[in-house]
Amino acid sequence: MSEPRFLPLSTYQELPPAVMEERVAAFEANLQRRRTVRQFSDRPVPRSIIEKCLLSAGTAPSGAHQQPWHFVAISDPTVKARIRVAAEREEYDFYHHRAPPEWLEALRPLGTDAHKPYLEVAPWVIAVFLKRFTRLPDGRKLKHYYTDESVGIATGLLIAAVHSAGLVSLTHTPNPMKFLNEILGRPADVERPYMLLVVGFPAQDAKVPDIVRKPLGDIATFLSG
Ligand code: IYR
Repeated sequence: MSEPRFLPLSTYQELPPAVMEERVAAFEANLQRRRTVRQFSDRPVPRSIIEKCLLSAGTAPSGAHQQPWHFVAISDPTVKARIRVAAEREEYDFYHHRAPPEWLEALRPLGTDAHKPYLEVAPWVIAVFLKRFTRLPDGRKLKHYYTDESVGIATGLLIAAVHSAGLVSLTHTPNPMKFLNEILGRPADVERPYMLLVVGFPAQDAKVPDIVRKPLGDIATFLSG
């Protein structure tokens, strides 16, 4: 058992009230510009940008600070092609056999189908893995806590970082995703594929669904004193 160690909170920066208003408004306005995109350009994105995005994701809070995530950033065309083949196989089955009619109905506004060309076209595909355990040097497994919450937060920060870099992304969750353990050589007993994030520049003629975000009154309740 290690004893807790504490340091002064040296990174905190208090802002003047006017600056707070300005910053948070600018932050929100910028996030409002984010759109999930399904048509990507093949224009390359430097690895250095992806590295910063992943470091941003890694700042997420996590259960017991166990940081239960692992990101595999793929630009290798051969690996992307293998992922596309495996994902499209699952998606075909989903769209043609497994999806209940209500699910297909819910997806209709997005115009999605089993074809996933962006998995090859986009310069980067990031596979997010959730680490259920850490394997200790003696072979024992150290359990992780609140893994879904932690990896969800990290993925959210990753999406925000990608957006801040002037890039677009697509969250993609072919189901099941076990094939990612095999293709990417990640241990299936310890790591569960959580999500694919497709990252790049949008295609010149990219189009997005005509959908709107809920207003504040629908997503939040204030109980003010
Ligand atoms: N995984 C499928 C289906 C799909 C499901 C949901 I919920 C979405 O918001 C979008 C797609 C696909 O990627 O097409």
